[in-house]
Amino acid sequence: MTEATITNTELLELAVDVAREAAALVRERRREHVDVAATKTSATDVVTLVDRESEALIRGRIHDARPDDGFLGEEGSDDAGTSTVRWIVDPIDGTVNFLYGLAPYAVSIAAEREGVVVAGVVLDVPTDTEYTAVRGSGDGVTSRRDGEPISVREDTPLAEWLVGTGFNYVPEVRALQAQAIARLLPTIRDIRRMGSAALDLCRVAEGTYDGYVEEGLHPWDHSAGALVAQGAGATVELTRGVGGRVAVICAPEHGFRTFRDAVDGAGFLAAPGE
Ligand code: LIP
Repeated sequence: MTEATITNTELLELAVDVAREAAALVRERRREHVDVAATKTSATDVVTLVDRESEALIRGRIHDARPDDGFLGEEGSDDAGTSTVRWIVDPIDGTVNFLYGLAPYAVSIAAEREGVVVAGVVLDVPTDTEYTAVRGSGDGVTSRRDGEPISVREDTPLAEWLVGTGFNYVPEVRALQAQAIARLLPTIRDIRRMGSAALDLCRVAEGTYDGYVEEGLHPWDHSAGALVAQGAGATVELTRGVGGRVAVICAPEHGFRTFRDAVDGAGFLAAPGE
């Protein structure tokens, strides 16, 4: 699969094949005892040996198929490559859930071409559900769940919205997020904190959430899921959160402005110019 000829669909096919293999490994290891291997940004930001094993498998398979591509992985892989393609990988998104044996958690693989994400797969490991998205020649994106087209929820008043969110591993940021969610809650139906940003974005795409907002995410958390959401009719914005980190806002195009104003009003976002 030479540089010039590989299509976005072929990149997606490679991503799906490799995600299935990594998911099988993660599923198998979950049946065994899982331990914390190390911590990262805080005592609760954990990594297991399985996160590293999954990343090593994904990196190896992709390198075998496409040795010149770049690779960015949550567990430390960061290789620029020499081709125009770069892979952005979260080997287990929802690591705390995985550690506790609690669904959901996912393998997330995105392919970026010249800085634009053109293909992505989010594989929900416990349910073996595959969310995929691919950017077409006309730049339109096609999103599917287990091969079937998906689309965002129809328009409803914000007060009836079910909103997904999450909290950072750093306590000070969590305190700010908790204050913001306390202000948002009276204006919406309810929140869900499921523990995997990649799957949260897919829930907006399939209409099981009306909206999603979270601060403190990295490219490996959101790249594939954001493309799935965009292909299903959602708008995804990356901006600066109240804690100074990257905040992701995702909602159907028809309700995005209203939702963005609500999360801004509740204090999720940094003040302009901050
Ligand atoms: C997780 C995200 C989740 C967030 C967690 C964590 P990880 O990623 O998917 O949305 O709330 O704090 O960042 O660390 O399991 O790959």
